[in-house]
Amino acid sequence: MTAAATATHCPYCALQCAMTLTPAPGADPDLPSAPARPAVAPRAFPTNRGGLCQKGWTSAQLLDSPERLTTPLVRETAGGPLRAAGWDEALDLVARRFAALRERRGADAVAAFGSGGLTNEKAYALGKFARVALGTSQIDYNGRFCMSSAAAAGTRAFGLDRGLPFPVTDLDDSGALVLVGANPAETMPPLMGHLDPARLIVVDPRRTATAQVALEGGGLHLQPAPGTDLALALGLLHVALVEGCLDTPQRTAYREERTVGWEGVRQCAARWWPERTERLTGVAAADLRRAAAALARAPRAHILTGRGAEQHSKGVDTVSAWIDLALALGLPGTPGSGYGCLTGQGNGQGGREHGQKADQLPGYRHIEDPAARAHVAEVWGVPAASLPGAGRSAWELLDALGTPDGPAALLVMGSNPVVSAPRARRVVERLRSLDLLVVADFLRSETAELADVVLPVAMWAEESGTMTNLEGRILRRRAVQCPPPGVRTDLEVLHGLAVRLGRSGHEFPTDPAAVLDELRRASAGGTADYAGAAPELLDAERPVYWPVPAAPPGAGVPEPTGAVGTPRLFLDRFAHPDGRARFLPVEHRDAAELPDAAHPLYATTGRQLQHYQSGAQTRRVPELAAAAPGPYVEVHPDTARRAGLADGDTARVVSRRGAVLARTRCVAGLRPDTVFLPFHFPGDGAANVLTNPALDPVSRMPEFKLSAVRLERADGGGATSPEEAA
Ligand SMILES: Nc1nc2c(c(=O)[nH]1)N[C@H]1C(S)=C(S)[C@@H](COP(=O)(O)OP(=O)(O)OC[C@H]3O[C@@H](n4cnc5c(=O)[nH]c(N)nc54)[C@H](O)[C@@H]3O)O[C@H]1N2
Ligand SMILES: Nc1nc2c(c(=O)[nH]1)N[C@H]1C(S)=C(S)[C@@H](COP(=O)(O)OP(=O)(O)OC[C@H]3O[C@@H](n4cnc5c(=O)[nH]c(N)nc54)[C@H](O)[C@@H]3O)O[C@H]1N2
Ligand code: SF4
Ligand SMILES: [Mo]
Repeated sequence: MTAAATATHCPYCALQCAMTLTPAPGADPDLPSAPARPAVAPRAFPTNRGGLCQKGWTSAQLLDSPERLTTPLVRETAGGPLRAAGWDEALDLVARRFAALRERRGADAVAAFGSGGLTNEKAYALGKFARVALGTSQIDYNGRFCMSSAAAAGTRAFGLDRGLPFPVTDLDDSGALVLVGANPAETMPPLMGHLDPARLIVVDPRRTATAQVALEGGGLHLQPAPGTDLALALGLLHVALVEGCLDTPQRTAYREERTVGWEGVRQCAARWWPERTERLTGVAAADLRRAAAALARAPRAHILTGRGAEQHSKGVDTVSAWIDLALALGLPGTPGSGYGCLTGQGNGQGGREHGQKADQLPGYRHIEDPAARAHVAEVWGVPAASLPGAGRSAWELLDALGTPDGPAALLVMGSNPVVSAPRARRVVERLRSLDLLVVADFLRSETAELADVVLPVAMWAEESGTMTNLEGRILRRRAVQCPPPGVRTDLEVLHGLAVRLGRSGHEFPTDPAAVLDELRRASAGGTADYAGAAPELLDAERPVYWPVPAAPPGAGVPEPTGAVGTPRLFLDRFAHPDGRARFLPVEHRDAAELPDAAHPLYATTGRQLQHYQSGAQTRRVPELAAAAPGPYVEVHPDTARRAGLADGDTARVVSRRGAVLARTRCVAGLRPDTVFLPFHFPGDGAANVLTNPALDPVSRMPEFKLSAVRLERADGGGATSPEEAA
């Protein structure tokens, strides 16, 4: 068989850059063989336009990494080593222990934790596995840590949540584009090709690579204190209001015809005059006026939020404030303008639609809705009454593990919470207290290291399926080679366990095509309707955007070109029953913890270009590890000096929950009251040792982006004294 170039997409982030993979010479794509490394080449596609970032270019290097798992691992005794085991032994053991716990303690004694990195098929299968094979309500996923605040705010305003309700290419012609707490120059580099630097308004406490692009190109950088974006949005709205920008006939008509609730929001904004906004946020009143004018004068404009605005205990209200501003300007649902959230993980979008969320059934249906339960139960062939109700959110689930009321066993598929969950030491303690921790992964992640059973699974280039990118476009992931011997797919793992738990094999197919077929039926009629996402359309690389209802009977073959489904949402109506968007009055409130004498600085966290998430994958790619070798803390030079730290020194960063060691990186573009740590590193340098699991009351998102810390020298000398830092 000749090695053909296969069209697929990058395994990492939600931009899902298009690439081709060409099998290694001699590799037979249809026969299992030793792990092999195909060649990566970028592919023309509207989102990445032939670009890839460094992670994408190096993504194939893990496929034949010596660190890949190729045999199940089992730990016989607590504290003992993991030893190689056969598949039957490992799956029998897991199923036996799950069943015994269920017998003894009820179905909720077993929990599952999924991922926005899983294909639509796997996310769907995992949600079904939990509700049908385990019968548990205890399932949630890492997307809770990602876009849940924007999702909740979007649903509340528009009646529907899709990251970008328009194609990425719409951004090309934007006349003013506000990026609130997003750093795409590092987190989605090819996206930068769609953003005109002169029209950018970047809102970030740091002068990020993205802010730098804006400043050098004639755009703006607003540098608020962490946790003050809500007030900033109201401050911008205030300026637009008093300067009369909102009184144009077009905007007035938009508010009257397409929205409800403006008066309440107008009153909220009235209280945030520029000087008051400046006092709280630190953004100069003059900058506020410039930004408001640029935004209000642009004929077409966009407001996009990222994790910087969202990962707070008031993340939902913060996003609502920015949506209020967007609605006041008449942007959502207007061609060429809009509000959107930059979804993060490869399948961050699809992963939040098909039922691995604690309160959700496929098609973005609510698990407590009787009609939704009836529909999905029928597709699954089970009584609706047998489906459990809503379970705990991700942090609450992790926090409850091993407690008298919490689950005693956990299956993790596609996440590394030891590094990525907040208050990491507590998470480790909870995972250790479990009767049984099962991790499906292709690498020995820090979470796999704690497991009683590790199941080695196939990687992206070895399986097919679908992913939904940040625009809601459903894409084909294609297999280019077989998994190495000894490795199974996630779908095979779920099938193997379900059968051992007494379900019939055909309920849990291992063929992704069969799962997609079932997913389309289960999602039909739901908010995220995939019924019309026919394999032929996806195979032909047709642009398919959800909602994509089934074609009516007799509709014939769709036009041979053009988009299928809904590339642009809300053009005629919003998804609430009355078709109108909702303004939501929101108020600033403090973060769950604020700096004090003992912890005088804000610490915020985020990403750097070379590493992906917990770093489980990218820390194992030599080129990436060499470019970004370890934990660091960005500190303003004055702040560093006061702590007795010079550039390159090892700093101890201390919060109320713990301390980490990180190399000091002095950066003048940072606010002096704020430090920044990437969360990609484990152990002594794990930023999440510091973070606060205070949750947003609506989305249950933890406050990753704000904790109070102090800086010390690692050798104990020269600690910041509270007076100096004040
Ligand atoms: N290189 C890389 N790329 C990735 C990922 C990765 O791990 N590495 N992960 C993917 C995923 S899952 C996601 S969710 C996206 C995330 O993409 P982004 O949202 O762009 O990433 P972050 O670095 O988490 O946060 C963005 C910015 O928020 C700023 N920030 C911190 N606190 C605040 C605040 O209070 N207000 C404001 N306005 N800004 C604040 C930080 O300084 C940071 O520059 O990236 C995706 N792409
Ligand atoms: N402090 C701080 N913490 C954060 C954030 C932050 O900004 N600051 N951001 C949060 C965000 S936005 C996110 S999305 C989370 C993500 O954090 P995690 O959920 O930990 O995500 P990953 O590091 O991608 O972990 C994925 C794991 O699953 C494995 N894996 C990848 N694909 C598959 C698959 O298809 N099947 C299986 N079985 N395994 C697979 C990988 O090898 C890896 O070990 O981190 C959150 N944590
Ligand atoms: S931007 Fe995201 S999808 Fe594109 S190559 Fe980089 S990691 Fe992959
Ligand atoms: Mo994310």
